[in-house]
Amino acid sequence: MPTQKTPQHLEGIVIRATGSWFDVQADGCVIPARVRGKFRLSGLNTTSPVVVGDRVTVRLNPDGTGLIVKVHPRRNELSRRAAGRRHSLRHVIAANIDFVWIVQAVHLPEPNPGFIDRVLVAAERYEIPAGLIINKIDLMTEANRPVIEALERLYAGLGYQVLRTSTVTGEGLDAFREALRSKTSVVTGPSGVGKSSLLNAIEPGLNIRTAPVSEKTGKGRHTTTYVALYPLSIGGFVVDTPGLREFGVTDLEPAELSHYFVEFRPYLTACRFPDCTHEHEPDCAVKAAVETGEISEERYLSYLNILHSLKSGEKNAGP
Ligand SMILES: Nc1nc2c(ncn2[C@@H]2O[C@H](COP(=O)(O)OP(=O)(O)OP(=O)(O)O)[C@@H](O)[C@H]2O)c(=O)[nH]1
Ligand SMILES: [Mg+2]
Ligand SMILES: [Zn+2]
Repeated sequence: MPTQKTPQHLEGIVIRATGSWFDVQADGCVIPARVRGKFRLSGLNTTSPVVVGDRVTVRLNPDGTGLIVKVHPRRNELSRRAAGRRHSLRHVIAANIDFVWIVQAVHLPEPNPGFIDRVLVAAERYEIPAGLIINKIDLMTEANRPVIEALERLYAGLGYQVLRTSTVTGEGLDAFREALRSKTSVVTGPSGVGKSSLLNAIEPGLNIRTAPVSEKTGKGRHTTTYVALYPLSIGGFVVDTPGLREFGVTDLEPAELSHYFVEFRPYLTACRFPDCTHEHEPDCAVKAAVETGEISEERYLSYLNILHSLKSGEKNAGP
């Protein structure tokens, strides 16, 4: 047989991203691939030019590895400001997604509403439907119940799907599995809230590594270290992600922000100034709605917090 001269190209989907290597699922096999240099240049304002969920074209090397030569246009992406010293860059967590689940724990670690609002903004800007999972519901006590119920009321009231789950008692797992059916969903949240445990609980055989929260700090140990997409036996895919210390909103004009707070939308055209930032301007319909309680104070404070971080361009941890 003559040796093949033109290298074989395959279309596939990135199912795992670990630094400079990507696993690409194509034609039923998984090809470990690197990225062609020119993408590294074109993706200068992001931490990685290729992310999990990307549709790519791979050129097969004779040794069975691949080279990603093309990244197809994304339908959407979930992105945040990169952490640490690279905070001027955009960190795209995953692309081409149908749903974002924000996981919080009842306790260990404590819920972080500011984190929830930041992820919701990142999802709303691409019109990706989102929901809230309150995991470790087995740890709910009379003492923390009011906080948890207030969270559920707030986000359910805004129209977001809210689920209670426990991988210990099994509560909510059927509803969670059902919610994942036939879609590509991303599971995000702080470290230790139980993201990987939830996926292990709803899909047999995944065996994703999990680890206890530190007793000393009450924080997770950043057990999951890479983003990976898993197929589900009921149909659909779920993306597990490493726990995030913070979720900084990025790549947004301050004037756009209010549109991504869904309950602000009906008021936006009623402010006296069309470019109202709803902060200090007179005759602001948003502020008026906060005063009458139609918009919750917590959400308004979250809005101001994100607005300031966008204006200052500073690295911003959740409150
Ligand atoms: N009590 C209780 N513990 C849980 C529950 N779900 C997970 N855990 C525990 O929480 C700890 C952290 O779980 P992980 O699944 O590793 O958390 P993670 O969100 O994936 O953390 P990172 O990978 O670090 O982001 C483990 O000890 C789990 O056993 C739950 O519903 N109830
Ligand atoms: Mg994990
Ligand atoms: Zn206003």
